[in-house]
Parts: sequence; C-alpha cells; structure tokens
Amino acid sequence: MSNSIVEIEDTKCVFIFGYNASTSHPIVARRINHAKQKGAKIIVCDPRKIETARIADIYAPLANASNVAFLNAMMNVILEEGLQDQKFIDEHTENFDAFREIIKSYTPESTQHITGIEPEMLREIARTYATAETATILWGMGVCQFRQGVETVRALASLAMLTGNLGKPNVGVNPVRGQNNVQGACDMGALFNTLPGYQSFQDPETNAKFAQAWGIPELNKNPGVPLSEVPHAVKEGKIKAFYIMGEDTLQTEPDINAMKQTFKDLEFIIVQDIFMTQTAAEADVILPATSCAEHEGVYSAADRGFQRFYKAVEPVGNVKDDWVIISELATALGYPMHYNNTKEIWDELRSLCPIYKGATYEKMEGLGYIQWPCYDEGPEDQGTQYLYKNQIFDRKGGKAEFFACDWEPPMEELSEEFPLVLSTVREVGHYSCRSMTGNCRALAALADEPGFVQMNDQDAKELGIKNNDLVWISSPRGKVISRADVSSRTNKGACYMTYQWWIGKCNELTAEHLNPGSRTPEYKYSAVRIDKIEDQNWAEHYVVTEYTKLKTRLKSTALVA
Ligand SMILES: Nc1nc2c(c(=O)[nH]1)N[C@H]1C(S)=C(S)[C@@H](COP(=O)(O)OP(=O)(O)OC[C@H]3O[C@@H](n4cnc5c(=O)[nH]c(N)nc54)[C@H](O)[C@@H]3O)O[C@H]1N2
Ligand SMILES: Nc1nc2c(c(=O)[nH]1)N[C@H]1C(S)=C(S)[C@@H](COP(=O)(O)OP(=O)(O)OC[C@H]3O[C@@H](n4cnc5c(=O)[nH]c(N)nc54)[C@H](O)[C@@H]3O)O[C@H]1N2
Ligand SMILES: [Mo]
Repeated sequence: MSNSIVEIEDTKCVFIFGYNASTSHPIVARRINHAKQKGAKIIVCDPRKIETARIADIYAPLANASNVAFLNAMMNVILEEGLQDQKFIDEHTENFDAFREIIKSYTPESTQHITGIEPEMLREIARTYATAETATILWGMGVCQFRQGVETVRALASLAMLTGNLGKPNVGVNPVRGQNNVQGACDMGALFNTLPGYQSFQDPETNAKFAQAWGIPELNKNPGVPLSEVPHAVKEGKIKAFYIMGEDTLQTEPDINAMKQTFKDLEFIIVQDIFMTQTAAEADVILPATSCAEHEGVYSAADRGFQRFYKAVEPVGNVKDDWVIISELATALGYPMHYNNTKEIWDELRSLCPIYKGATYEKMEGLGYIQWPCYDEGPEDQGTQYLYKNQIFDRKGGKAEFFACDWEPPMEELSEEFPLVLSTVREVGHYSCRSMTGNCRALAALADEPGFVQMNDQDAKELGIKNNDLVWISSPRGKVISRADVSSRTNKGACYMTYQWWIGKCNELTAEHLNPGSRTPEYKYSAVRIDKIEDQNWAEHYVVTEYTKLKTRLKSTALVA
C-alpha cells in the first residue's frame, strides 16, 4: 500500500474496487464506516451487492471481468471533462501521450456492452473521484485474480496519477493484502525471484553481500519456479520433491484434479503445518509446527507496518517453531544454521536490507508499529506512513509512468453447456483452507459442509432451484455439490462460491489460467453449469457420508503420524 490503513478514515473519497472489506478485513471495514461518518464519498465497484455497497454513495454493479474497460472509460471521462491534475502530470509523470492515445476510444458509451454500466453512472463516478480533495483507492482479489490482474493494477495507479492522488496523506494506491502476513512473506523474499527487502540476487553487489553474510561463495543467480508453475515443472521432470510449508495445496490451488496428478508424479513430499490437512495426509514426511499462539515473531501488515506478536500459550506435543525446523533441516543438509532466538534472525535481516535497517525490536516493543522504509536505527526514524513524499517515485529520474492497455476478455468462454460465470470469493465465518476455522466447533456450528453457492434469484427460478437446496455445479474440469444461497444481491448469469469447503470444493472447478506477469490464477472467472438435484434426501445423506469419510481419513492419518 502506498498509504496507511488509518488514513482511510480521513480521506474525502474511498474508491473500492473488487474488495470486500466487511467480509475479508472487518477492521478495515470499520475505517471505511468512519470515513463515511466523517462525510467521505464512498464508491463501490463490484458485481455483487456487498455490505459496503449498502453505505455507498454510488454502487456500480460492473460485469464480471470488465475491470480494464471500466477503468479506461473512467479515465476517458476525466480527460474528456478536463478533470485531470495537469500540473502533477507535467511535473511528475512520463508516457502521458501514449496513455491518452489508448484511453481515447474507451468512452462510457462504447464500453457499456462490456461493463454493463450506464454511461451517466460512470461519468458520475469519474467526477466524484476526480474532484475529491483527497481520494484513496482500495482493491483486492476482484482485481488480482484475473488474466488482466497486473494490467488492472497499473490502470488503477494511472487513475491515481491522473488526479494527483499520490505522495501525500489520505490518498494513494492501496492493495489491502490478504493474510495477516502475506506482505511479510514477500518482504522476507519468499518469492521465486527476489531476496529479502526486494533486492535482486542478479545484482552482483547484492549477491556478494548476502553470500558473505551466509558464508558461501555465491548465491544461485537463477530464479526459482513460481508456485503456480510447479505442476508444469513436475510434469517435465524438473521437480521431484516438494516441501510445502503452511499451504494446503490440495484445497487452494486451482484445478485440484490436475494437482492430484502432480502429487502422484512427485517422488517426495514434505508438509510443515499445524493441522492435518488434505495435503498433509498425502505427505511422505510431516513436520508439525507451532501455531501463532505458541510462538512469537514479527508480522508485516498490508500497509508495510512491522509489528511484533508474542507467545500466548505453551506448545503441546512434539512440535517446533518454523524457524527452528528450517535451521535443523539446513544443518542436517550440511549447512550449519543456528540462531538462539527470533531477534537474531531479525537483526541479520536488518543488516542486509537497507529499507528495514531502522525497524529494531526495541522500536517495535509492545504495540510499536514501524512501517518500512525505515532506514535509521535512531529513535527519530519511526518509519514511513506514506510513500512517494514530494511526488518522487521509485524509478530512474523519479517520475511515475502512465500505463494503458486494451481490455481483453477472460480466458475461459461461456458455452451452452457451461453458461454461468463462477467467481470464487471469501466468506466472513471461515478462513482460506479452513484447517484453522474448520477445526473450531463454534465456527463450524455457524456454517458447515458443503458450503454455499450464491446465485441470483432469477437464475435460480429458471433452474427450479430453491434457497438452501443442494445442487451440482460442474465445469469442464470437475463436479461438486453445494447449497444454493439464493438472493438478488448477486448479478444474473454469475454465481459465487467460497474456497473454504472440502466437500463443496470450488477448486475442482477452477482453471489454471495464469496472469503472465504475476502468475496468479484466474480464480474469478470459470464457466460452470448448475443442476438441480431431485432427491434432496439422498443429497443430504451424500454430503454427511463424504464429510465423515474425509474427517475419518484425516484423523486416522494424524494418529499414525
Ligand atoms: N473471513 C475471511 N477473511 C479473509 C480470508 C478468508 O478466507 N476468510 N482470506 C484472506 C485472504 S488470503 C485474502 S487474499 C483477502 C481477500 O479479500 P478480498 O479482496 O475482499 O477477496 P474476495 O472476496 O475474493 O474478492 C473481493 C471482491 O471482488 C469481487 N469481484 C469479483 N469479480 C470482480 C470483477 O470482475 N471486478 C471487480 N471490480 N470485482 C470483482 C467479488 O464479488 C468480491 O466481493 O481476504 C483475507 N481475509
Ligand atoms: N478458488 C479460489 N482459490 C483460492 C483463492 C480464491 O479466491 N479462490 N484465493 C487464493 C489466495 S489469495 C490465497 S492467499 C490462498 C490461501 O491458501 P492457503 O495458503 O493454502 O491457506 P491458509 O488457510 O491460509 O493456510 C495454509 C496452511 O497454513 C497452516 N498454518 C497456519 N499457521 C501456521 C504456522 O504458523 N506454521 C505453519 N507451518 N503452518 C501454519 C494452516 O493450518 C493451513 O493448512 O488461497 C488461494 N486459493
Ligand atoms: Mo490471499
């Protein structure tokens, strides 16, 4: 995020694009509510009428997978009506003319057949965002989980640049990242192509710095394999073993039936987790780790903020902290790795990464919150609340680069056999692969297998499906059972499943269609069909039987392990 979560409250316009805060991040949703109370305009662009849409000044139910067309049209209006910040554009940006050339043809009228949005509403949105004294953009997986995910992010950045909404408080481009520490995983270099602190192992000086600290001649200069390309590398025989740490691959990766084949082709699988998951049940070796309540460390929040967390309870059983397991494994492999505590690891990190250097354990003591970059160890440097101060950007010459591209349709096409869009999303009561929340009795009592498929009431009526009926959902890749959640809050022609369910597992339906830049799968667009089940008693019984079988299998595997 360029700016901070606390700043959301003090902006004059919150532009929410493909992000469902009240479900995914309730504490961010509170900030949005406070902004509304303080008089900010709220704009929501989402094909579903999400909670925040109810308090929005303007709610645009844009068509699934129309993001780039929508944003191009919005920027077209801003330019057409002269609402841009020309001074900012002239002084702090590049590539404006080429950008303008592409945007020119995307009028609200010419894009309506793609976005489904009335031209007058689109104009109103453009005016509201562009004329606000300060405006912030919040986005989420409704942007990233598309073939044009990277392009949409760049379009959103261009929108902020066009209106000068960067480099000051209460504005900015703000991807409100998913998990409590997904930002941290990236900050620490848990990516296939960077070192900690977003440094390049291909840069000779950086490479030498790390090699010296770790006592080796040189770091491998070749990038690794991105997670979503592992199945291909396995198929080609380039990967034979898979060490999975804190991921339930057989639940959360797309096209699970293909992934099951990948697991068969692998010679050796290690899983390091805190629960017996479907993935762990397939492992040759399980390394049981402590949970977040049983260890301490540092998280990075979505707005670059480091915060320490502390051990709350003593671990039970034969479990170790993740960092201890990694150290012992490295040592067993012939590279002696030893740390006495997490502070030693953190201090090593700080010594190697200039942007984290000043974020000491002392500053983060208690509820201390230090946002990177924080260069200086002295007490004056308390980190960076917002990026690009004085409109100086992280490119050579310090100018931001405009970007525009043409809208492209999603990778999968609807057909007579599979006429509905399936978009997969989150629900408030369960978390990702559900290993944690599914093992919590109170939460399971609120919602349980096989989960729900949200569908539009008119679509349901045409199919003869009633609210709470069990139904079959099929795609070219698989078929699963789910329970219909019928309402008018979802758009006609689309349905929505959450990816938490083990029996109603939507990833049997999704495809491994990747955005070429980020390698993120197009989880938000698959072609499916929904079929009514005549014998509901049989279906209820089927769900209970399958769920019991799965739980029994996981339990007995855990006992053997
Ligand atoms: N309770 C709970 N909270 C969670 C999680 C969880 O599993 N459970 N998961 C966490 C994780 S890992 C993440 S990444 C975050 C994600 O949090 P969010 O980004 O909120 O994720 P989603 O609900 O997947 O998608 C956001 C919205 O995108 C909309 N959308 C779908 N298609 C389009 C489109 O074409 N255009 C636009 N503009 N919008 C579209 C969907 O309707 C949805 O409301 O949540 C985190 N928080
Ligand atoms: N169809 C569809 N699929 C999706 C998505 C979608 O929108 N639609 N969203 C995608 C996104 S954004 C994400 S982030 C992924 C999330 O997918 P995953 O990363 O697979 O799911 P999580 O539930 O976050 O947790 C992974 C595992 O970490 C374990 N764990 C928890 N704490 C610890 C710990 O301290 N140490 C260790 N070693 N393990 C621990 C949990 O028990 C769990 O098994 O799913 C992706 N899959
Ligand atoms: Mo995520």
